[in-house]
Amino acid sequence: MDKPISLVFVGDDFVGKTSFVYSILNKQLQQQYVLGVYEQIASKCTINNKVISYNLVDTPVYEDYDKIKDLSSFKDNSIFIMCYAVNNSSSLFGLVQWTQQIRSQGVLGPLVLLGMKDDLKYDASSIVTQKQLQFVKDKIGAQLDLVCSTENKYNTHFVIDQTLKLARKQYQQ
Ligand SMILES: Nc1nc2c(ncn2[C@@H]2O[C@H](COP(=O)(O)OP(=O)(O)OP(=O)(O)O)[C@@H](O)[C@H]2O)c(=O)[nH]1
Ligand SMILES: [Mg+2]
Repeated sequence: MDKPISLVFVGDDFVGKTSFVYSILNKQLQQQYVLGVYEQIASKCTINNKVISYNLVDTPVYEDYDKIKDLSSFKDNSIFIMCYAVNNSSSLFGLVQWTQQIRSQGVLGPLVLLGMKDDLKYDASSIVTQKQLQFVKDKIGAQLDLVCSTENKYNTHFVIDQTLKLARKQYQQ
């Protein structure tokens, strides 16, 4: 059997990572939910009649990026989902630093840029522009850029599908 693919969610505080993971798993986010360094949750889906096993890896945010340890365990069979909120351009630019953090640990896997909270794209003061998005996408070398909204379930399963397709291509499963 193929080794599970890890989908590792990183990005600034409050962009919606945990809500997304829970929505994929059909669970309600608990207010008291507390994470360790990271939490891995196993799941499965079928693409082109093939069952794919994957781990959703949620990461908490610390004030200091250096406190995130052990990303090196995601060197193989992993894809990083670089999360920002579409109504917060600073969370998009924060991904440049996240990428440095990941790469400095020798993790070379592909990156997917994911704009979250798409339902808020019309009423935000700090909305991400196409130009900013393209700049960060090029800067971090993301292979895909997608948007979703956990709030209204827009594109959430599509994000998983597209990411797993990219992973299968990359790791030739
Ligand atoms: N409007 C809207 N709000 C969302 C969406 N996804 C998450 N939120 C809200 O955004 C807040 C932060 O969500 P979390 O999932 O805790 O964010 P996080 O990235 O896991 O945050 P940290 O664990 O602190 O890094 C919560 O109040 C969520 O209810 C969305 O798609 N739309
Ligand atoms: Mg969280």
